[in-house]
Formats: sequence, structure tokens, C-alpha cells
Amino acid sequence: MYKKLLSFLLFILSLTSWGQFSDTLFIYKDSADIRGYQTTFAIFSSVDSFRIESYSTNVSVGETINLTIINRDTLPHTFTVDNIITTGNIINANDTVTFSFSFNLPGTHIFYSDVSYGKNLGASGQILVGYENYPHFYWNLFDQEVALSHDLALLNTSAIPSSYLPEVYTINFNSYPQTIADTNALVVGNVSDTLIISIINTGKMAHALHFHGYHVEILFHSKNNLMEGLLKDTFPLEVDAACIVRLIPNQSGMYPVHDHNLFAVNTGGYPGGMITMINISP
Ligand SMILES: [Cu+2]
Repeated sequence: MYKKLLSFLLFILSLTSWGQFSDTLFIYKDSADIRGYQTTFAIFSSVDSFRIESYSTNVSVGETINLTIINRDTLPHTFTVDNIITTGNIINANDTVTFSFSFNLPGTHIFYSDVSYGKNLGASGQILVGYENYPHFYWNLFDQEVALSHDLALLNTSAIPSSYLPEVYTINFNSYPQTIADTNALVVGNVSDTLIISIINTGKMAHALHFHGYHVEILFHSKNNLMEGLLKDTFPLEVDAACIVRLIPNQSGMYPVHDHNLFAVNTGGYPGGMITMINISP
């Protein structure tokens, strides 16, 4: 009797796959219009078609992540997470590979395709680990020089030249005001809420965000842990840096957050580019 019950419980347990997160992503490469700039992107898309999207998700510390990657590009890509998945991670054209991994500390992490026509064209996303009891938002900061994006896609070059001067600056691959139609980029909450914002810089230059209306506490910074615990209204995010900030709004209102570089807020005319908003209700 007990044996039967035990095997029944084990059967149920095997069905529920407790402590596991699974999803499928598709790699697509195509061009998109970003406020008048026809730019080539490589994207980890959560649907089986090309669309402007920066994939992000939240998992628990220690939770097993199973990500199935289907490569719809005509060239091989990789699924790379620094210090976690760096070898044996190639997905050939039209191939499907599942990667299983976990993180044993709270933080936020970039995943990307490390080929020259991968992350340089946007093939990246983020995984926030921990803080699952709070509303969270995700910003993937990115910059792109239009002519170079086509050259990288066509394999005319594989390097970023020292003359690199991007015209296109984006958050989750959108230029303001498209950013505020993105529920990951537009921060929404109430006074005294605890809001978590996970920010990565997958561009080719450093970006310094300026928060209007509020100071945020830096909880995690992958390149500079001396900043952790500091309250800031502006701070730099180096190339390939990932950070988590906590916003506890002390006032209601709608306030911008933007890159503190005039070039970066001019994509398609001012105001454009790397700008989003924080919209706080009483
Ligand atoms: Cu400002």
C-alpha cells in the first residue's frame, strides 16, 4: 500500500518538474526601422519570427534554467553566459540545442551570441536571479552604427573600427518614444513600492544613465562592486556590464531616465534614443 502510494507520489513529482524554468528562443537576423534608420539586428526572439525584442526573465537562486535555442539564421551562433557557458555552445544554422544551467547567487546576467554578427547586432538578453517577490523591469542598453550593422551581417567585417560612431541608441532595441510602449522599459509603480530594475549594456560603448525625480540604490554591479549599496541618480555602465538597482519612489509623477550623452538621446531627432520613463502613482 505504502509502496504504491510512494511510487504514485514520485510519478506526480516527476510531472511537476519543481524548481525548473524552461523556455524556447529563436535566433533571427533581419533589418528593422528604428525611427528612420534601417538597421540590421540579430535577435533572440521568444516567438518563431523576427521582431524587435530583448528577451528577459526572472528565476530563483539555484533554479534550473532550460533554454532551448533554435537558430533560424543562415550562420552559426553561440549561446554564451560569461563564466557559466563558454564552450560547446554552438548552434548551427537550423539547429536546436537545449542549455541547462543555474546561478547560485542573486544578480543579473547577460546571455549572447559571441560571433561578430551576433551580440554586435543585438543577439543578447538578460536573466535576473532573485528578487522574485518585487515588480521588476529590464533595460538592455544598445548602440548601433547603421552601415557597420550591414557590414557585420554581410561578413564584410568582423571588427568594430576605432572610428565607431553610432547613430542608433536603444533600450530593449527601441528608441524613445517606442520605449514607453514596452512594459519592460517603462517603470510603473506607486509611492513606497520596491521596484527592481535590471540593466545590461550590450552596446559597444559605455553608457551613463541619469534618473530624474529619484535616486536608486545599486544592489549589484558586475564590473564594479564598490558601487553596490550606493544611492545614485547617475552612474556609468561599462560595455558588457550588468547591474540591478532598487527604486523606492518617494514621490508621484512621471520622470525621464536617459543616457547622459546628447548623441544618445537624438536617435530620429530629440528626444529620441536611449530614454525611458518612470511613472509613479500616489
Ligand atoms: Cu537628466
